[in-house]
Amino acid sequence: MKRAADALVDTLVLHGVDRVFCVPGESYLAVLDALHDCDDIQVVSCRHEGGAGFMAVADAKLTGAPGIALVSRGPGACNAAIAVHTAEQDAVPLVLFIGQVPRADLGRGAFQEVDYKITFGDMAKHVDEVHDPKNLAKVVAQAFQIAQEGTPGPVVVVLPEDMLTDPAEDTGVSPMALEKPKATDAQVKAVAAAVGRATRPVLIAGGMLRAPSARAALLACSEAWSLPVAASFKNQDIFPNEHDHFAAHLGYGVPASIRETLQDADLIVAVGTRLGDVTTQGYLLPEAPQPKQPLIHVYPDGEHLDHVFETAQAVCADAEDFIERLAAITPPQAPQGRGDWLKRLRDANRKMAEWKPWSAPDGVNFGHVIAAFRNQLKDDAVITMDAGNFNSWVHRYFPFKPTQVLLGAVSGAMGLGVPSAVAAALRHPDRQVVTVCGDGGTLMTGNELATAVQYGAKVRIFVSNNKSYGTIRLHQEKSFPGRIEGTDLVNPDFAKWAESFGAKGLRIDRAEDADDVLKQALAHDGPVVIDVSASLEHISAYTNLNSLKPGKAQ
Ligand SMILES: Cc1ncc(C[n+]2csc(CCOP(=O)(O)OP(=O)(O)O)c2C)c(N)n1
Repeated sequence: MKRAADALVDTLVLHGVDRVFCVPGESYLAVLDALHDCDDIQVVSCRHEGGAGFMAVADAKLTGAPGIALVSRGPGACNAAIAVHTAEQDAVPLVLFIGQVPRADLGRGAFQEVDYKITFGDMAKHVDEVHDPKNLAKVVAQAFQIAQEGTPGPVVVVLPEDMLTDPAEDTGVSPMALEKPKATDAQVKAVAAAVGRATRPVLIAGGMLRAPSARAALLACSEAWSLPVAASFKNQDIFPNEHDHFAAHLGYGVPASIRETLQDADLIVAVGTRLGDVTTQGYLLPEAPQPKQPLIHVYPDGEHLDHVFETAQAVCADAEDFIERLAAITPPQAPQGRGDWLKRLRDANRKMAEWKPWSAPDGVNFGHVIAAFRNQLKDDAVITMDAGNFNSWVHRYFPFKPTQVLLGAVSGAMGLGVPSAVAAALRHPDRQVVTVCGDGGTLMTGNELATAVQYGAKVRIFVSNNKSYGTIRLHQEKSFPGRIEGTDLVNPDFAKWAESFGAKGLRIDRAEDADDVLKQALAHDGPVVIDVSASLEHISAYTNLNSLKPGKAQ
């Protein structure tokens, strides 16, 4: 006799799931029991549900398919909430399974009982609590469908523990058809005509062009149409950064010169992005609600079109299909001035990205670590990042190739760095996987180093150890100069900390050692943590503490 839990696992297999991330709980023992007999799915048991959830989000970004996390009720679910939020903000398909109290106890305030429809109602696309075991497999298949259609995102499936052991009529349910809206030929032609007429167009490319085939189509489209491309927040890797058509990565800290140049565009074509506040540089690119130039917005979910911005052409369509079809049209002769426009953008971007070794008075300028990355990372390396100011060095000085992968959180969640690296190293054991983290973020989810050791994930974790929640320190210096509160940190020696997990620990105490230490880290056959004595004075790639002192010119 099949139990509901077996039907759930059969359905996962039918959906091609080969790995799930979990922290076990007594509330879903039957699912673990069903997984015990399943050779197709690896169970990666993590040290915190935030870590498990982040790994599932990262895995989804890497595969394009929903990431799967399993967590226990109440406390486990609360710990996993950060991943649900990140999946929503990053538009990543995630299916989160949560154990639940037995059906008879629901509504009685039972041990660890939570109403997940209320708790996750604001973050998840859909929350379903399954009471009839015969429905479970279908609900799981629907969860996969909902997580992927339109704007991808998180779906929560709640599993009362007694339901899981009841007999299920169904075994697994196969994947349901996914609706991919397509632009009409007339819509593609209208966009082509607008791009062909524009002197200063810019294409803002979003995460829905993350798949390798979409990256190739984007490059082909940009080259065919002489279209400069700006990557949306945290999607810097989808277009070759050293290409003449690369205009910018629209993250934090974009210099005013680049932003102002982009604002001079006479047409914005946004494809596969929701145009959030970071990508639009605070709703200025385009300007909300009335853009200064015509806005063409292509996105597969009508809810995000013509809503914040007045849109000249709103096209509800799959981003990759749209870009492929635009690339296939033969463009007219580009208007005079297009070449100058491309050069203006290219020059501004190259000036910003030019690395000049730079020494700090109080530690290692983190740019030296990134310079070592430039020298040694292979064309298919995966770089993951936590949230914090150390990221500015990566975004500014690492020229991504579209064969490389950048995993970061649009949600700005600290804690993604180490777990995402573990997920990447498991998914791509033959590729170099490095992560950059702050000392703050490392100790939020760095315990997943134990998961890396347990499952043999070859992660290289670079800790920018500036003894500060630096990002917030920078905000303090700007808003409340000299009044430092709550941002100083006292840290362990991260190299010794690593060794205590059974990983290798290395240190970068001098900028000139960065290349050699990276070489050692990449050569090691196992997880490595590199404690970088990072300068606090050089708090970001765009500014330093001294220049923020009152009276100093910015
Ligand atoms: C989970 C979470 N908590 C708090 C914040 C707010 N926050 C953003 S950056 C930051 C400091 C990051 O410090 P660290 O990891 O040391 O990196 P640094 O900024 O010093 O480079 C904080 C606390 C956040 N984004 N995410």
